[in-house]
Amino acid sequence: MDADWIPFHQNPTKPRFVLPKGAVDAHCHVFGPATEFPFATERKYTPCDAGKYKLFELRDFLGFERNVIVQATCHGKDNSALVDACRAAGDMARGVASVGPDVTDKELAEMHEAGVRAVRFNFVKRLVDATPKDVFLGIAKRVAKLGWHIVVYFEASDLEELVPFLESLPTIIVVDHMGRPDVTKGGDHPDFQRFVSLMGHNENIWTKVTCPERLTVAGPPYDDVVDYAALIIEQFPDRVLWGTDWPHPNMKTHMPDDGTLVDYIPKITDEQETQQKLLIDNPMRLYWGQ
Ligand code: 0GY
Repeated sequence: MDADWIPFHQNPTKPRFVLPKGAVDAHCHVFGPATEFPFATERKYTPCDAGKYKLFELRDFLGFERNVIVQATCHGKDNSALVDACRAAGDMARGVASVGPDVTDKELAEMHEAGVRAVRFNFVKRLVDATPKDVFLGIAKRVAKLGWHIVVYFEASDLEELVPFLESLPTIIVVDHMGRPDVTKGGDHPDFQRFVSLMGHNENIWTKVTCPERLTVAGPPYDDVVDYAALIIEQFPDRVLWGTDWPHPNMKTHMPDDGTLVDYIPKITDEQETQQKLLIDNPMRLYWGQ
């Protein structure tokens, strides 16, 4: 399979927004290089190589101090590139892995030692073949013993069906990209309201107010997504995370400028105290145990 998506931005602009010292990019990926870390045979798309050194370069250029590197579906359940990047970053990266029920305790312990602190359950149908919920639940019970949490990725229209499963998970749950609201439907739409109300009554549920570049219809600078993120941050300032999503896998329409993405942060919260929670306190508590 040839690369089937546009490469990441080669010359992102320097953000005008100066990130606070210690800021964490809490959603990003590493891909390959494929010669060293081949992509999974079951993948639904093939990305360009986007290895750890490129990620670290971007981290420093944008002004972040740390990364949370999330396993993406193009690497399947082979977490080697992720673990390698976490080890190379030292204490400056944590990882979110994808595992199957056959993962051994030894493998989990090795991942923990490298910096992995969560597993990701993906329900997005265009990205993965479905995994039975009881398999996910079995994995959740095992990783809970390590103090890990679960990251979940789903489309807004699938949330209603997923609620009982999410409520049965024994750990903190981090929902990717605000549960992917359809921004053409407005903030009052029942799908988005369902998500807000779930966060309201379940304190175990956190979310990443990320990926305006995926949710937007208007395009950069993503002003049509601002209200959704701002509302979530205002209501749940202690349970939100932010990340670039670099290298933006599987983007079909445009490739974001990562500097523009950082400049989106003050639009979704202009209060310094809340920015500190979003960018430092919350990810540090969840991934670095502070
Ligand atoms: C993201 C979003 C996407 C891809 C993946 O694991 C993945 O392949 O997460 C997507 O296509 O929406 O968070 O990177």
